Amino acid sequence: MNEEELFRTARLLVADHKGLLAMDESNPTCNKRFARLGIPQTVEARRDYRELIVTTPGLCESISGAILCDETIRQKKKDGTPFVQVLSEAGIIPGIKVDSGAKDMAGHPGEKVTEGLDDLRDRVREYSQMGARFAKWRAVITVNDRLPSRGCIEANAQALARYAALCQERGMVPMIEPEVLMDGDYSLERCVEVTEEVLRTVFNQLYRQRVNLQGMILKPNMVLPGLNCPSQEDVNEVADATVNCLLRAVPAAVPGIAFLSGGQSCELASERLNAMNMRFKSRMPWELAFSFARAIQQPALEIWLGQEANTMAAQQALLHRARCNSAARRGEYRAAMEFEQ
Ligand code: 5MM
Repeated sequence: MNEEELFRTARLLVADHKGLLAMDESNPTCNKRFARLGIPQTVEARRDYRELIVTTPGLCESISGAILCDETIRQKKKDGTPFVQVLSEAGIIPGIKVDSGAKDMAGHPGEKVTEGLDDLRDRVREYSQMGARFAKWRAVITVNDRLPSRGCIEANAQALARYAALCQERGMVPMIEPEVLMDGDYSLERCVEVTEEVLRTVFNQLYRQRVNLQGMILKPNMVLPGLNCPSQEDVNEVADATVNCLLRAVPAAVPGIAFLSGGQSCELASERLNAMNMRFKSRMPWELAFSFARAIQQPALEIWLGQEANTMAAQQALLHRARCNSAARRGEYRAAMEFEQ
């Protein structure tokens, strides 16, 4: 492993007030989102949509890296140019999702453990030869009165650490995503408690598996009350709870934290990221960025609707969200930006 190169890639992913675009929805997830909008759920429609994304002019001004899935990394533009090449030539670092999904965890009703370690060394080698420079793995943690269990947190944290070590062995930056799900009626305080425990466990395992923290990116949830919790704290309260939780649990050696959006509205995700950067900029040892899927893509998808004639308008909407989130990284996002498209 060339350590310097690994560290450089990790730093580049969170440099210049940019963030990441997660476009790594598995086929079932992508199909579900297409079905809701009446878009055909075919390989060709998924390819067309991903071509729209990777060819959006000016995207590299706000987006440092794009996460692809196995189907997409093998796809090409209509003119035959591989998507990986399109991204690289546009100055966007190509990445790949390498987990094979969260599966029901034996002995742990209601909980999931993420799989995909078995042939990972070979897959990482192949993806790296195809041009991917970072790799993502997502673990999901369910919260209610009795969950998560220690067993679930530990199994997922160990898998995350083993995947991260395999990535670094090949010079790929691991983007480590332990997601505390937003579903439920739990309070903000409960989310603080669970997120902190999960992150501490993950970093403990990363240490044990000899993962170099300078060559990784963390992709956590923001700390939020469950979607059905009657009390929904305001943007500043969420920002304070999130950053304080991260300050307690994430070592300063980590170059960057890039949040998932998790089902928040586009505007709230931008507002909350903005508040964190505004309120804590000088006190955070890491860059605080974004790695959103829905909170960047959703408006574009709703405009595109599978129609070629809507491509340019959809690209405009995608660019707009990318720019809003880049502004949020600088602490310069304002609600008025939403009317400036
Ligand atoms: C949590 O999902 C990740 C971030 O997306 P949001 O910003 O929409 O929350 C996302 O990268 C996710 O891991 C991928 O879309 C893959 O998900 P699936 O479930 O399709 O494998």
